[in-house]
Amino acid sequence: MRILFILLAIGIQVFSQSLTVEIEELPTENSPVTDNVPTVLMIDDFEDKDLKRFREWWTFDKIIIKSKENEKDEKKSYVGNIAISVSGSSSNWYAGGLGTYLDEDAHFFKTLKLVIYSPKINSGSIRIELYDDDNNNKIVDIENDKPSKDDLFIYDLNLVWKGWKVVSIPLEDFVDFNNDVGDNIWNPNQLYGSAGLVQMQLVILSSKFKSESIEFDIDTIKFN
Ligand SMILES: [Ca+2]
Ligand SMILES: [Ca+2]
Ligand SMILES: [Ca+2]
Ligand SMILES: [Ca+2]
Repeated sequence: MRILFILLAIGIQVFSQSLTVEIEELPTENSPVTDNVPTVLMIDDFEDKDLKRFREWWTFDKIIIKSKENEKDEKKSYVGNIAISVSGSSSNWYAGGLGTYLDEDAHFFKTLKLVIYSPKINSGSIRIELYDDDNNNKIVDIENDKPSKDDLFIYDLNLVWKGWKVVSIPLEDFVDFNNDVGDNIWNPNQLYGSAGLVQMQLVILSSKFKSESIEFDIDTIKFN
């Protein structure tokens, strides 16, 4: 009888051990699903001196962009080697702009960061435009020169400082610019074939006067 009890006890122990092991293995099988959250979306750091590849930038109206080397003595730790110079002239407040096609899932991010060199106080003003592909067709649908299906979120940034600056803009500070178009919600995910954040443009405007010559540098644009 005693031997039988011992055997039974060992049997129960082995059984409960194997049960425990099985339960411990379950969480590791599930963890890759939660590990895939990106922490940065690089729009451009311009380091490759190539404005046609990653990313392909276009300009419109009276704006010119060029790659340029940052001056060593001006450099801060957060500034890279290469930036772009943005220059132009405004009339009736407007100069032109630059932009790039993105097709990026931006729903993970909370902040847009730009590293900008402003050579003087009031060197220009930037209307940052983010296009959110709401009709899931990977393009910005345009009618009468305006987006006709997709949300356009904007933020106005006046360059009212001198020198380098890291500008951090919470995405919740962007406002929907077309209440009659899209779903008026910042939802740049890539569900149902959407490009998510389909396009970004920087529209360049005067800082202070109707007509100005405008000049500043951008070292980096990214989302965090
Ligand atoms: Ca490039
Ligand atoms: Ca669209
Ligand atoms: Ca809208
Ligand atoms: Ca939307």
